Amino acid sequence: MFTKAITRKPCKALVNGISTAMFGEGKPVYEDAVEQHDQYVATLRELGLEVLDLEADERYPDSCFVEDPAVVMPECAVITNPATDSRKGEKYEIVDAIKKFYSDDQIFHLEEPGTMEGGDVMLIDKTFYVGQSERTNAEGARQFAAIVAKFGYDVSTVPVTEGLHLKDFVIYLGNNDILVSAVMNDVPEFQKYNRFVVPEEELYAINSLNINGTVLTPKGFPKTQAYIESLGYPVRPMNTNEFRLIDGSLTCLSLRF
Ligand code: CIR
Repeated sequence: MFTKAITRKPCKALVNGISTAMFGEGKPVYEDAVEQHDQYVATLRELGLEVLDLEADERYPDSCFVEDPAVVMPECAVITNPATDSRKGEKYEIVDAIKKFYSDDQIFHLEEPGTMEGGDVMLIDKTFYVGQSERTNAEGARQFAAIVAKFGYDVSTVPVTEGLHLKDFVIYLGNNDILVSAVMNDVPEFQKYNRFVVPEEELYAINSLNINGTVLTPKGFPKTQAYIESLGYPVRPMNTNEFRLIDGSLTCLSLRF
């Protein structure tokens, strides 16, 4: 069960967020992003979470994607080392928020030359699957594995070959169910889970988010939504269109614990 979340309001500089345009082209509209973010925070609160919604930080265009500069679990928080110059400083800004919930001896830091972003980290039971991507390197995964091993977690690395982060291409819903891209469907480590291969045109819907039994899913992806519903989850379709233009989606917008 999640009881808390940390989010950060989008800043006006969001229009300059990094984009591969993999999910659509164009610049986000700030006011619409704020509205969609407000809806997201309201939904988390409605589902019972206490949400710390941090003020916007204009220095970092992508800073609303708080999932990337930290990885949190019940026992500890790991401050990561985002790979890109425009995001690196976000790790210093997330620490103060993390300190409200974790004591100093529960907070760990990844160091150069290790890089990692939380979008590459997916937890299933006591195993962290860590994407090896342009944002998370082998050294980042190695440092992370050494930290979380102290708390009984294993780490298994998975190559990310299709785009930005691991969780754009595979997500754990719970009850052994995962949503995968066709590429992730072939990954040996994932064969033991019940896999739904999301159709190519609905790839963006993979990044859905289970909050205490209710699944938030991006709006407008009927096949994926129907599949999740068929598993028995209540689904909340969410409008994330502005974040989508800069490769952002549902998990990226919060840290949950
Ligand atoms: C970036 O490229 O870093 C941002 N524009 C998007 C980050 C999305 N984060 C995530 O999926 N965890």
